[in-house]
Amino acid sequence: MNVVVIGAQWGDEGKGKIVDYLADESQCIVRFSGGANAGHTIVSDGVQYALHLVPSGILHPQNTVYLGAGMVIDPDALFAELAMLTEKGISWEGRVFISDRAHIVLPRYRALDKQRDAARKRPIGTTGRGIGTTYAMKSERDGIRLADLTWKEKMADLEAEDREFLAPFIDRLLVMKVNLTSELWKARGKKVLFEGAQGALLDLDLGTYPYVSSGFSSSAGAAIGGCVGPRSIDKVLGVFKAYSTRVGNGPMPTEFDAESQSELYNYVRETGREYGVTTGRPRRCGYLDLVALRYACQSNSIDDLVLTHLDVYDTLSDIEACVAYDINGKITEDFPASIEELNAAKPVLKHFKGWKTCLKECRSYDALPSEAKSYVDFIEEYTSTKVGIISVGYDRKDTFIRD
Ligand code: 2SA
Ligand code: GDP
Ligand code: MG
Repeated sequence: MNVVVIGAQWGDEGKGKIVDYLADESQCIVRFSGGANAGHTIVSDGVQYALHLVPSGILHPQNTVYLGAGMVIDPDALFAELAMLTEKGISWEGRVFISDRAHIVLPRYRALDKQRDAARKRPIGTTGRGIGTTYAMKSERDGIRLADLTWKEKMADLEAEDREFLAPFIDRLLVMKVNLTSELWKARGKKVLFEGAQGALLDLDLGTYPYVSSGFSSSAGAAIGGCVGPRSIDKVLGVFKAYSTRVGNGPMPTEFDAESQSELYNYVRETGREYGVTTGRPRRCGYLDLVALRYACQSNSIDDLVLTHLDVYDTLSDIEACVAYDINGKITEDFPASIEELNAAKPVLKHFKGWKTCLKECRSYDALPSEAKSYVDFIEEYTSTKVGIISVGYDRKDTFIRD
């Protein structure tokens, strides 16, 4: 069974936690998109791990993990992350491999990313990790892949500063280099998890372009970035929060009103610890956007949804979720491509009664209070998609599979 785990919103839904949870029963994890822009948090036995490049699942010793062809890899960030794992007592040697087709982020690209975003009339609010520039170089066919590190002519063509930067990393990167297609072919019959980064609405094609990242964070990206065909994917899981968050700029129709709802805004941000794992930026917060979530389900063939952060709503008496957009007086349930329409969209909200109960100890759907069940049931009905897993806290153990 090959399972893809993607974010079904604007990232930070808890993909790291869910991949780690599922990795207990898998043998291989393939991260298929993004780079050190991502921040995937895992909390296990009270210890917190923030991963950016290394696939979540590394904490389970039976897993071999792969950084896929769809990734852009900053060697500085990668080796700092591996050193962090060593420091925390996680042995990774011989278990971390990189696709020979993955692209490399150079320091020059990081600088260009920051400069270009600052110069934009409407900045995207990138993480400044060189992601867009590296993917642009890849599309221009001027990028450097892992496989190119042994291509003498190509390396000789590089600017001196790039060669100097790469020199201390080359041998260490080549030790990890693999042909991912043949590795996964050999692994047929094993349980493989394909781990996405960012989220469906930050996908270059399907997201809120141009306010997106530059990788393929949708489920289709798992095939391309994981070096397999789409028929090698058996199941797609879409992780989403009980509310919405977004980091950086771009439309977010259900964002809480920062002035009139600042109490709710602050409550969700602080209770959900909504700060960027990579940059520390405060995340924008808002109501659950079911219009956007259903679009993510449909455009990613999501089989099952994974609901996280349900506990963040524990103390609220009233909960609302967006069931349609009012765009200049026109009501729609379709997620628009137009940024002007998304900016004009006012959420049509449906009210739910809060459960006013601590969910942290809940370990089954039956154990949920009836008000929480109503919230989950409505999400399933609206999206026509089952909520298969529910997370009620940040720790690995605060998770259950819905029967
Ligand atoms: P980039 O740097 O080119 O990928 O930025 C383009 C947009 O993509 C957004 N983006 C993210 N959104 C949510 N989480 C991300 N990872 C970090 C986290 C974010 C952080 O886990 O918290 O620490 O700030 C992530 N990475 C990219 C980005 O905000 C831009 O809107
Ligand atoms: P990712 O990028 O999708 O892996 O998510 P991040 O790690 O960037 O952000 C998710 C944050 O929420 C992390 O701090 C997690 O520890 C935390 N988290 C994950 N699931 C839950 C949950 O169900 N409840 C709460 N309260 N926190 C959660
Ligand atoms: Mg994140």
